[in-house]
Amino acid sequence: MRAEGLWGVRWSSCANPLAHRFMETAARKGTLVCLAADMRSVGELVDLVEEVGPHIAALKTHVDLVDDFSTESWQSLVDAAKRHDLLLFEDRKFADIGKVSQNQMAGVHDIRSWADIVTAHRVSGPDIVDGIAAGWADVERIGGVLLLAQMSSSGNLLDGSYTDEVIATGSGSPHVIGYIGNGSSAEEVAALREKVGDGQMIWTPGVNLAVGDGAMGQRYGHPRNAILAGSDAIIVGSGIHGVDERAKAAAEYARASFEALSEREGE
Ligand code: 5BU
Repeated sequence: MRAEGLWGVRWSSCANPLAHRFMETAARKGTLVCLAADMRSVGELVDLVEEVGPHIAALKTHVDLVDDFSTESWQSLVDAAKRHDLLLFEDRKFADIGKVSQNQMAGVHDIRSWADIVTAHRVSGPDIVDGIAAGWADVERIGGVLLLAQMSSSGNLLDGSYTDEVIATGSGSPHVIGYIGNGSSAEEVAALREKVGDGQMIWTPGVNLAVGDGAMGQRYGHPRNAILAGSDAIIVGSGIHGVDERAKAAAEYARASFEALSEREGE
């Protein structure tokens, strides 16, 4: 279906072209799922993308947990993502000073050359956003930053006043596509949406069709509740890659997310 009708005010209010690209892909494929592909080898990553690619709208990686990284092998993943029209999102959680973050966009993994979206903490100061943008500019590319406004893990230190500072940094920036929110709590997502307004996206990890506590402090809420509360993309990892029938699970998350968005926007 047409993105404009599906996304309502989010479509008309988000200025960032990458946000529109995501919304168009989501509308065409009928899914708001960003796959958290936390696999340990490039081969496993490519196999997973080929299997669930039709049911997802973006691909999130942790390039530094892959054992067999090489520029050539990683290109096979980038190609697979392209074939499935997926924005590539490296969840690097940059946190250093701006200049070092710029250089960390290069380095052995050369994130700037393939990632469309990266995550960053606001803890070191607002200049981290300019550092990351400078990293993309170094290779004549443009990308979008998702700032961590909340986290899904229990005991995290991102309280309400910290969230306010994150939004103050992000709301004026052409490089900030949106924020990471805590998908395990619909109340927190709703509070974040209230602060952010309509003009930027909220992507939420900490979602699973089986709600409750996950491993090592992870918490899970229901994807439908996160979207109804104002999330625009559900980040799903083990709910898809950790089950036997991965394509079937991905399709279930796709359907739940898409139905929730349609309900939210009154389609
Ligand atoms: P899971 O298997 O669905 O729990 O994986 C969640 C993914 O989202 C994993 O890659 C985390 O690094 C990522 N994540 C998260 O879980 N919570 C957060 O607050 C942030 C990222 Br930021």
